[in-house]
Amino acid sequence: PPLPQRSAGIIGAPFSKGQHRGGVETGPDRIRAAGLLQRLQQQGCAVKDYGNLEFEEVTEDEPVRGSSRVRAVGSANHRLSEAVQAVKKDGHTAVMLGGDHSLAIGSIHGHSAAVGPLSVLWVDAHADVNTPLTSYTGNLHGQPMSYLLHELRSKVPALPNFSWMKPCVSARDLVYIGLRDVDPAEHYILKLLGVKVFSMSQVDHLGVARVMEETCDYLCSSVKKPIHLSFDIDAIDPSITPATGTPVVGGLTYREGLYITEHLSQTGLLSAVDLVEVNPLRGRTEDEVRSTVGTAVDLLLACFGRVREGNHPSDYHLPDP
Ligand code: HAR
Ligand code: MN
Ligand code: MN
Repeated sequence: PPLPQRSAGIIGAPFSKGQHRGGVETGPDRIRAAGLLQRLQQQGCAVKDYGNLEFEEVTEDEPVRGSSRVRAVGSANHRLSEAVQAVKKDGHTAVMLGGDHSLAIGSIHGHSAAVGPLSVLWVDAHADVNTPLTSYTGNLHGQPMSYLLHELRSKVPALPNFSWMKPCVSARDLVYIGLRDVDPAEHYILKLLGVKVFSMSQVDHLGVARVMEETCDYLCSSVKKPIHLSFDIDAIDPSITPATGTPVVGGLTYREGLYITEHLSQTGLLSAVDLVEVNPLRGRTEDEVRSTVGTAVDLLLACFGRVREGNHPSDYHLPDP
């Protein structure tokens, strides 16, 4: 098909303090070095690179209610929220390259602050909906959705450096795909709120085409809200994307990942994308890193209209001999 006219505003978020493994802060530069910007331009997408965010040093950051580096996460996400708002005001589809998944707090908050109510598609092995009081690990990357959901407002304590944000997503407007490692409290929350979930079992049962059809019917049933895609690279099977902090066997295939992003792109509603948890230091070989980063790039290209059947510019014409 002809390529749709789109523009991408890229924000690098080299941040890792939502979890304990170093290296995920180098994700944005590795994804750029793999040629993301050039390849988007080659496929006819206008690109503006907003560069990497710089985050303030937070010196005193003692655990709060069992969670680690809360102040650093709060302050980084405040910055990110402002940056995403600026990208949306410039009229681009926002692309946030992480970094760990705690960054979804600022990305989704900023997106919603700029455009209003959103649909959120969360593609992940994990639900990332622990509250600080239910988390076993104290890692904020396992908690972002609990901060963002209106329905959990009374279950999340006030935290230092989080007073800038308020919940902005309704449980009805959230869909998960790829879940296969969900904590008991998270499972309880998802059932309590009636969140739409396509776990790996459902992907096996329905097939990815039906999953995407149902996802789009569900999210677009009344008003067509802008879609925020939050894609954790650990949703894909670790045989393909091993360079990530918390790999879980039994994930989406490369083809299922591409199908999801191709299909979303064709809705014309995709308004912001997070690509998070690429950790080059977790690859055991350079090939493992290349495969992980290359998959991340391919998913992003599909978000901007690339399809596997091939594309051509709408003004293409055959050369005459
Ligand atoms: N559920 C666990 C926790 O709360 C593991 C979360 C792992 N998270 C990510 N993000 N990699 O999806 O810590
Ligand atoms: Mn995640
Ligand atoms: Mn995950």
